[in-house]
Amino acid sequence: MSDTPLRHDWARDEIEALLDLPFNDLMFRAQQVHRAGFDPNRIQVSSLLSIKTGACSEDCGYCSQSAKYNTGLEKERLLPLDEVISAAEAAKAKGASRFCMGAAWRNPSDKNLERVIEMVQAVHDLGLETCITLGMLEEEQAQRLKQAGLDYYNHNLDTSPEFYGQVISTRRFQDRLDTLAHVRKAGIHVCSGGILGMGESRSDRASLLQELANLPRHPDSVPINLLVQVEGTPLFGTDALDPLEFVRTVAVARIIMPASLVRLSAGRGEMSDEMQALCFLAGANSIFYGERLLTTDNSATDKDRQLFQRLGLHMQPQAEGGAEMASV
Ligand code: SAM
Ligand code: DTB
Ligand code: SF4
Repeated sequence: MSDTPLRHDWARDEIEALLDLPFNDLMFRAQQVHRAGFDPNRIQVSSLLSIKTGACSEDCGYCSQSAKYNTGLEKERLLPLDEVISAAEAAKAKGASRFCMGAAWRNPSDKNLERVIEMVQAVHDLGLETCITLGMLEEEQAQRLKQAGLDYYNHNLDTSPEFYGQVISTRRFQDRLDTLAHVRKAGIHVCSGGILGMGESRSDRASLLQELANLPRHPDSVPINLLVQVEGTPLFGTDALDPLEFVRTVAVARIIMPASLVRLSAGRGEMSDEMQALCFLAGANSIFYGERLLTTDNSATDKDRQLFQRLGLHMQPQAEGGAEMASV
C-alpha cells in the first residue's frame, strides 16, 4: 500500500504546475511515488471482450459503435454465455488476471443486466477478477451487480467538464459522476479514466485529472486511453497528441492518485516501444492485453511479451492496489 497521503483537494493550478515541470523532474517525482506504493517491475494485465457491439444510441465523438456514425462496424447482439466463457478461458490462459466485458449501451435494461450477471458469475468461477462497462447504472442495478460478486465497474469521465460538450451531447458529465457514485456506494471497485488526444488542451487534461483525483475516493483503476482514430467518427483526423504530453499526463495521474492502478489503455498499437517504456517509467502499471480491444486491434500479444522481456517487466496481479476500498 502506498505511503503517500491520498488527497482529494487538488487545485487546478497545482496539477497544471505538475504538468509544466521539466520532464526529468516530473518523471523523478512520478517514480518516487510509484515506488512508494508498488513493485515498479510488475504490470497488471486485463483482457477485454465486447459482449454487445455497435448500434449504440449515444453520440460519443470518438466511438466506432455509435449508430450515428458510419464506421462500417459489424453489429452484434449480446453474446451467448458459452462464447463469453471461452473468451475468458483463453484470456486466463494467456496470463490475464482481470476480464473486462464491454457493451455498447447507453445503459443496461434490467433484462440484459440479468444476462450480464450470469456472465460475471461464470467468469468469476474461472478465478478471474471481473469488470464490466455497460454505460450508466441506476443505484439498484449497481447493488444487484455487487450481490452477484462483480469486482470492478468501468465508467470513464472521458475528458474535462469544459471540453466534454464538444465530444458528447447525449449524456451529461454529471450523469457520469452519478453512475460512479452509485457504483461506489454499492461497494464495487471503480475503474474510471479518460481519453487523451481528442483535441483537448493541457488545461483540459489537468481538469480531467482533477475531477478523478477529487472524487470522494480515488478510482481503483485509472485507464488513460489515447484516442484510437476511427474513420467515420467526428474525431477522425484530429491532430495527433505529442507522445511526451501523453507521458506527462500519465506521470501526473500517478502522482496525484498514488494508490491506483494507472492503466495504459487504448492506443498502445500506435505507440512506439520507447513511448510505452516511458509510460511505465511514469507510473503506468496496468495494460489491456490481447489482440483486440473492444472493436479495434490492440498491440499484438507476442510483441507485448517481447517488450516486457526487454524491459524486465512481469505480468502479474498487483498486490491489491485497492486505492481506498479499505474505508468502504
Ligand atoms: N457504452 C459504455 C459507455 O460508454 O460507458 C461502455 C463501453 S465504452 C466503449 C467504454 C470507454 O471506452 C469509453 O468511455 C471511452 O473512454 C473508451 N473508448 C471508446 N472508444 C474509444 C476510442 N476510439 N479511443 C479511445 N478510447 C475509446
Ligand atoms: C477503457 O478505458 N478503455 C477500454 C475499456 N475501458 C472498456 C475501451 C477501449 C476501446 C477502444 C476502441 C475500441 O476498440 O472500440
Ligand atoms: Fe455508446 Fe459507449 Fe460508444 Fe458512447 S462510448 S457511443 S455510450 S458504446
